[in-house]
Amino acid sequence: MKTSHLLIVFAIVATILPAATMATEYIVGDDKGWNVSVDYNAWASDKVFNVGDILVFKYDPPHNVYSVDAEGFKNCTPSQKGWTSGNDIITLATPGKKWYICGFGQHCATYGQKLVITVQGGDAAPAPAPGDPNQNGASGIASSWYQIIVVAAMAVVGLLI
Ligand SMILES: [Cu+2]
Repeated sequence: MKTSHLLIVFAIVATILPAATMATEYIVGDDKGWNVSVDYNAWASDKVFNVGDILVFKYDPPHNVYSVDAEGFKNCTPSQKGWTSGNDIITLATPGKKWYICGFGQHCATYGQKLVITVQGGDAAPAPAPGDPNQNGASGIASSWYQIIVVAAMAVVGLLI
């Protein structure tokens, strides 16, 4: 009885631990937050972003955050995908380049309120080729399978004992 209880605890820990140890939370701009006239290239330059990490954009109105493509980043053109909460939590779900801009006024174009980062692939998953249509969520699926297998293996072992 006690052994199987231990196994259940182990199964839970094994399920949660990989996700917990992988994720790093970054406050964009640190204490300056998401603002005008902050050098976000410098802010990002000493950081390594991995799949599963989290960006937190902290700001007051009228700032906002848009996830854009390379063209939108270059031209400071907002996309359809934006956030306005002032405490926007964005999980980096896929590897590759990610571009973010402030869509208010000339904050992006004139004051450089824009951030580009490169997200490294998850622990074992190789980075998919650019433009691979299947790259969305691939590592999330792999991670779910790992969790299912661990729990299933523990359940079987628990039944045998
Ligand atoms: Cu702004």
